[in-house]
Amino acid sequence: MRALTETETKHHVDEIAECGYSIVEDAFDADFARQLMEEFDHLERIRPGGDIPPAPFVGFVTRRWFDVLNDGDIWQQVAVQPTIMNVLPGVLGEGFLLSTMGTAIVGPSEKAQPLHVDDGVYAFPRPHPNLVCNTMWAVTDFTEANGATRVVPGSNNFDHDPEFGESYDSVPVEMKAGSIAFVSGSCFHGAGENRSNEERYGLTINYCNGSMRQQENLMLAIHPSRMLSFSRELQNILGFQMCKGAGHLFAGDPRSEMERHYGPADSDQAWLDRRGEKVIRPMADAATDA
Ligand SMILES: O=C(O)CCC(=O)C(=O)O
Repeated sequence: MRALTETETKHHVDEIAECGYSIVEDAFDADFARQLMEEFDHLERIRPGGDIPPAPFVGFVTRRWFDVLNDGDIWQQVAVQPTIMNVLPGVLGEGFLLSTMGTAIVGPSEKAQPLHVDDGVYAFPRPHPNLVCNTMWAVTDFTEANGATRVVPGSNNFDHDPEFGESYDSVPVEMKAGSIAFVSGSCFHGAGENRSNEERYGLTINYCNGSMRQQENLMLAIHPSRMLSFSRELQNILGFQMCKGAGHLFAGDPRSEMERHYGPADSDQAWLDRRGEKVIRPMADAATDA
């Protein structure tokens, strides 16, 4: 997967600030896209149709799977894709966090999603510093006809959120498979209507400023033993890295306690609590059985 030069990174950070969105082409290759398609097939077999019931906002023929870090290992690479890791410090600041990961596979005849903002969950008066940045992955081509994400350019700098169900002047984010579009959390956007007879395969991988609460409860969603097997870079954006002093455990990096409780089974520390007493680890036992 491609990383960006400093000049490219600055270009995208500036474009996001001005227009609310920016497209990076060739961010991942065809083989990675193929692996994602295999993962979608797997998810369809184990959780048919997605994880969320049909509804006007999330769609009726759109397949959305969430909490995917518990699924194939490929999601660990998605979360820390190099282009994303290059650009986000300039948008959300150092210490940014993964907020929620999902698929957005929009089926034929799906109507356009209402335009919305992703930082509306925080309900802060606008304008405000960037709190959220979404990354839309084109696993297959995004075209106007197949429901490419629609954005209202410059709306990230508006002083108000969109009215739900209102129409605004929007443009489609058309991009080739392998591209990633950054969409500021304050930018009005939504999936377009799919008027084609093909599915639009997308990912929506969403990040937030390190001081904000993540949308997915990632600290609970992933078993600690599994989290400890993730790369340090991924652990950091899940919330193991403190941000401006926030997120500590016993005034230190939470990893030290996690390692003590859930470290490798052959570790002497693995069965000790923080006072050095043996503890029962039912969750870890469950993971070993799985
Ligand atoms: O799928 C898209 O193009 C946009 C998805 C989105 O904005 C959302 O699900 O909140």
